[in-house]
Amino acid sequence: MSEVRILRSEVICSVFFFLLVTSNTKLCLLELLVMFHMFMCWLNVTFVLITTPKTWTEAQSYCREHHTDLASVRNMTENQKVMDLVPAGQKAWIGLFRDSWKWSDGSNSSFRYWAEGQPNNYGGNQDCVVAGLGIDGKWWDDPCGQTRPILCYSLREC
Ligand SMILES: [Ca+2]
Repeated sequence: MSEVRILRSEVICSVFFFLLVTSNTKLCLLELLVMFHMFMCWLNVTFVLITTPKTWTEAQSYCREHHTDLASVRNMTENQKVMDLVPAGQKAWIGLFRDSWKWSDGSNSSFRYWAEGQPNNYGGNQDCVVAGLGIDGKWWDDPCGQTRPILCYSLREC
């Protein structure tokens, strides 16, 4: 459901800018308003910190049930939102996991913010990713079975 919503918004956004840049024809006002609305929905990502520790898989289920999904951090602006969320020193699960590094919600962002020396797959089982919140927001690969606070995200219903 959430994946479909994100993909639909991304497609509409892309079409919108393609038409603006390449088309000689004028888009009608209604079309522009609809596309602008969809674009704003796509931009309006809210991150939510859940402080109850859970494993990565439990965290994914929780976020999908109560929000949209585990957090996808797609750029430095979103990373700043994540860093502002909680006091220094905590780490929380985000949506990135190792399968050639994918995001839980299927988004294809290649943005990465690894801490120095990470990912190191220490012990050979570090397949999920935590963000070090409130410090510099950098990321570590960690065992998925470890219990951590969670970062979910929610999209405004459009
Ligand atoms: Ca590591």
